[in-house]
Amino acid sequence: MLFKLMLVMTFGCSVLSFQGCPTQGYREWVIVGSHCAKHFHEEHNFGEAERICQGQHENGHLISVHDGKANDDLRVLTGNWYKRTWIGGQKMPYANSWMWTDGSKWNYQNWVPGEPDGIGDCVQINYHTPGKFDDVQCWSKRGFVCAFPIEK
Ligand SMILES: [Ca+2]
Repeated sequence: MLFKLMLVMTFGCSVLSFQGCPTQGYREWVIVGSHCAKHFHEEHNFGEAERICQGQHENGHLISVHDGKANDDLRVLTGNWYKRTWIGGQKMPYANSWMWTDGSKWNYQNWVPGEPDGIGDCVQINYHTPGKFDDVQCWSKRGFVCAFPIEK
């Protein structure tokens, strides 16, 4: 269990733990859904954030979210608060539908009620409600979460 680093984080009165990423060299990363993930606090626009994520790992991208459990974990990872943060959702060009920058299927979404309101083509979380999605202008500067698939 060399790489099973348990990170215990306390937010208010709730205590949640993340399992460490099993990939060697990524000890600061934790498991979120089927990914190893890391929250970067430095603020960048969406394109810069995606490029930074691609530089972290050969399969690195802004994180994609595929179920409610992963969305809950992502909310906790980003502080369980209103800290607006990029995830990998982006509007498809010339279409009113959404895609993930890692190329995975858009099979889950958790919009703030009333969103997406069409203001911007990139997806942030923690706007208005912790963990929920909002569309916003891609040039906005935000912290972000990078991820890569857990290697089998
Ligand atoms: Ca919006």
